[in-house]
Amino acid sequence: ISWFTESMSAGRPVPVEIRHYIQNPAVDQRSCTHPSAKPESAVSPYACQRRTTLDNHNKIFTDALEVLAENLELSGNQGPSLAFRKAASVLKSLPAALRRQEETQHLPCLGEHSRAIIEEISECGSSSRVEEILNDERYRTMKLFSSVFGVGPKTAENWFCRGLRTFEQVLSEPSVRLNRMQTAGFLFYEDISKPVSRTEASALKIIVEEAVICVNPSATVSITGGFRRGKEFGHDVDFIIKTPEAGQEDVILPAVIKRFKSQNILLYSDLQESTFDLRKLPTHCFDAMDHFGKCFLIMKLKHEQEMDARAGKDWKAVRVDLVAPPLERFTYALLGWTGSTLFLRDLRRFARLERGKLLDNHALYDKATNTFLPANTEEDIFAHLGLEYIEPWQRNA
Ligand code: DCT
Ligand code: MG
Repeated sequence: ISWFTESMSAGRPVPVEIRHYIQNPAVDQRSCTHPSAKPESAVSPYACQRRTTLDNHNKIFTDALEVLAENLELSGNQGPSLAFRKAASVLKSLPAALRRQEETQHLPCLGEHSRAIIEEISECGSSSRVEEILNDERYRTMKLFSSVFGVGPKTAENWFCRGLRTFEQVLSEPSVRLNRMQTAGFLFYEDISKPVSRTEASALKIIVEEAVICVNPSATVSITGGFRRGKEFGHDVDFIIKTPEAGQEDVILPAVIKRFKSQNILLYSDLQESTFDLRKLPTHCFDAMDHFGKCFLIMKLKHEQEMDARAGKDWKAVRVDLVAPPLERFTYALLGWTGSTLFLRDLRRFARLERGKLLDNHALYDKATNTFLPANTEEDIFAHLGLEYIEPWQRNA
């Protein structure tokens, strides 16, 4: 792990895109249509009633609000952080850039604090609070540490509180014990901290599909997560496997992992066997992971080009997640794994608060009739909830 140099330490400015926008406020001053051309009342406080594409006209504001959110998340303040995430999400759904402060007046989910940040950025081109956070040693160190696969805010904070500031310091500290996931996270950091491109995701799909079909010719693989929402880059590639025969979902992942191992393309695997139990539905714990069999992998993806001479290898390590739900749970799992996290959070909240229904990755349950609502397609789920269908590429809330 000799390539861990000071350059990757928290001592250097974090290359956050927002700096560019803050320093070049003109970048986003190209609004064409006035946002209020659409009646302001049309903006719903629920992300599942907004169409949010990747065409974000308010990046200068949403990047700033997301820094504030991230800073709170890294300090364990999930509640307050959500307020900034929601505010950013509302701005992402607007058809044009905000031009005047008054345009925010009728928008939902914008609290006093978010409005003040927007106002300051509109007037000065940057937010002093955001600048302060971006330069804050704690924020930068926590962000650096939690960028390692397997390192969450708790571990990052523990390392920071012990005076550690760089990867070198963490790795040379005798009292630091890395678990298997973190060891892999450091070992493959250079590769897996780089974004995965759509081309790389497509290449991986072919590899995953080949293995899945070899194990079970009637199974199919679909790409989900951010790539299904149209993103060009992601931090990982998420796949969902559909098995048409009952019970097959439990054996497919171990068999696929075994095949990857025999092909020498598996660098790390964490298989979580299914704990799904139909009798325990509906679940009332909506923020938790679902109970389907899944695995978190680091795979070798061969380069199209020649050897990476510097690294002495002809492959890139890529994070891959696979989930294999039972067939009758597939649609709910597909919807959940497509995200975005905020879109799904609001879809579940909308179902519960506005429709008296419980939605999670396993099922949709109607509390009034005490019945589970069947769904063959995602459209069925939106229809059960009395919502207009939102396409995956419009779920980038
Ligand atoms: N998900 C879920 N339950 C969780 C966590 C995530 O159902 N406890 C869903 C939400 C999105 C999807 O899984 C994939 O998660 P990520 O890969 O983290 O998100 P992404 O949108 O694919 O983002 P990225 O492009 O960075 O990978
Ligand atoms: Mg993903």
